[in-house]
Formats: sequence, C-alpha cells, structure tokens
Amino acid sequence: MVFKLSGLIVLAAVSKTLAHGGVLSYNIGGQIYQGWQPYNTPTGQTGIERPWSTYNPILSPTDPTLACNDDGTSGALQLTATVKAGTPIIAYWNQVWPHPYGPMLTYLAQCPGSTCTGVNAATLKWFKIDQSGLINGTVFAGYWGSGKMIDQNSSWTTTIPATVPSGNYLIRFETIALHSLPAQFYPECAQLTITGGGTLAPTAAQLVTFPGGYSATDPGLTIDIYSNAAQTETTYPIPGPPLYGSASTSNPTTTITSTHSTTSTSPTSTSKSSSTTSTAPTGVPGSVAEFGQCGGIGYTGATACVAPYTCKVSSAYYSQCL
Ligand SMILES: *[C@@H]1O[C@H](CO)[C@@H](O)[C@H](O)[C@H]1NC(C)=O
Ligand SMILES: *[C@@H]1O[C@H](CO)[C@@H](O)[C@H](O)[C@H]1NC(C)=O
Ligand SMILES: [Cu+2]
Repeated sequence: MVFKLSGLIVLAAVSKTLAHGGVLSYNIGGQIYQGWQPYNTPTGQTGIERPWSTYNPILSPTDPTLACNDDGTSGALQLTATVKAGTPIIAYWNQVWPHPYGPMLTYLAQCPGSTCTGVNAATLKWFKIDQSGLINGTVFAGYWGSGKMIDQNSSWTTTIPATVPSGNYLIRFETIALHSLPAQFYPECAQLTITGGGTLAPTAAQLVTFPGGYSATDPGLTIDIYSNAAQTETTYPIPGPPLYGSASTSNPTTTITSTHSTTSTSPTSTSKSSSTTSTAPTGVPGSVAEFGQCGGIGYTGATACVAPYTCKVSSAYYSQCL
C-alpha cells in the first residue's frame, strides 16, 4: 500500500499525462506481447495491438475512436497472435494504474474475411466476454473492478471462452474511470486468430457497435460516485450489452452485481499451442520518446531515451523517459 501510494504521488507530481494511460502489453499463454507505444515513433513499431496515440481518455461514448482508441487502425507492421479458445489473456496497464473507481470490460469482435488487418473497428459487432463493476461496498466507498485490476499488478485477465467460434477477432480490453464526469474510457484492441473454438455464436442482443454500445445517458456512465445517494447505493449497472454466454438477453442496465466471467475451464496445456507471430522489442538504444516506457520488471523494449530525456523509475514495474 505504501508502495502504491508513493507511486501515485510520483506520477501525480511529474505530469498530468501520467495520470492516464492504457494497455501496454499482453501475456497470452505465457508469451509476452509488447503493446503499441504511443509516445514512440510509429516507424518500425510492430505488434498485435492496434496503434493508439495518447494516454488521455476518451470522454464521450459517441467518440468515433471508441472501439480501439485513437486512431485504432491497423499498423503498417500489424501482427496477429494465434490463441486457442479457452486460453487466458492478461492485459497490463501502465504502472500503477491511478483510477480505482469504475468497471473493467472485455469484448471480442469477429472480423470478416481472412484477417483483421485493415478492418475498420467501428464497422464490427462486439460482444462482451468479461466484466467487473462494483464488487462490494457502496458506489461511494466500495471495491471496484478497476481497484481489483490495480491490486492485480495493474493487470486484468480474461479467458477466451472455449465456446467462441474459431476465426479472426479483435479483443478490446477497457477500463472506465468514474472519479470525475464525464466518465473516462480507456479501450485498447489487439488482433487475435482464435483456434480450436466452439459453436456458440453471440446472440443479436449481445452484439453492439462502438460507438453505439454505450449511451451518454447510461446510468453506469452518468453516476456521481460522490453524491449522497452513492454513499448507500450498493448496486452498479455495468454499461454495455449482456454478457456473452449469459442466458438472459434483458436490458444490460438491469445488471446488478459485478461478475468476472468464467466461461472457460481450459487446461493449462493449451497455452503451449499458442503461437507467436513476433514480439521483438520495438526500439533501438536512444529511441524512446518523452513519456515512453524505458524499463521495469517484465519490460523487454528499448531502454535508452531520445535526448534530452533520461529514464526515470516510476515504480518497480515502470520506468519512463522524462
Ligand atoms: C471487498 O472485497 C475485497 C476483495 O475481495 C476485500 O479485500 C474487502 O475486504 C471487501 N470489502 C468489503 C467491505 O467487504
Ligand atoms: C506485473 O506487470 C508487469 C507489466 O506491467 C509484468 O511485466 C510483470 O511480469 C507483472 N508481475 C507479475 C508478478 O505478474
Ligand atoms: Cu487518468
């Protein structure tokens, strides 16, 4: 706790930019995939994550980049990870994620054709495979999915449901921060080829577009966590469609408690069949731009900053060029 607090103080003191962020890397079946680095030059960057350009949040549910962040189109050297249905995927946000109030949500969208590369994420239909809202306590002082994400090393694990049909997908990890209004959306996408899948297609009621899946009037997005009502309110309606695999197709805003999807029970041996298309470090010495990551436990990318910046430790898990 002391460790986390000191990390927050450092982050807050250094720059406002550092109070935000996104998914910086993934672990798929034990294989680490470096994410897009928005503060490094796009040139030469390659990976499974769709490119995004700023740590700032999206502030409107109708923002055209809500699907995969700004701009969320495929990179010039876009890769796709192959993953067996039933495999857990861990998404890592920047350390230490600063926003403990709000839900965690994970979506999949199947791409037409033989690849997601080049496919506009705003044209796809998304279904929700994981969500966690208010876990316990009150809206004002309770424990949220995003608080749990912070407690889990600023990471979130979602298992690809074993029932999902095989094919090419975008996976969209999202945290929504409710500490101020309007609500802040932090979505990032990565490209997957899912193999060994099942036959349970999402129902029409479970499919949404982004933008489209949320509305500016959703109770879960307009909620004032500092209001008098919030001090006794113990339910929170998680935004978006009903969960994939759930029997109910009722209005999602009637969802009362948070859930963490456990649709899958894959044996760990399936992770061995997860293959990689590449995860080479994306930089060379002296290449990391201001605010880019340059070190930390588990980080495998470039470590030297472009002049005049130097690599400074923010936490054990995150060093940054400042
Ligand atoms: C809420 O859940 C967390 C994690 O399980 C636990 O540590 C905490 O004590 C719980 N709080 C309440 C008020 O039940
Ligand atoms: C914590 O997260 C970092 C990425 O931010 C990762 O490299 C590291 O392996 C994680 N640590 C543990 C214990 O999972
Ligand atoms: Cu922020």
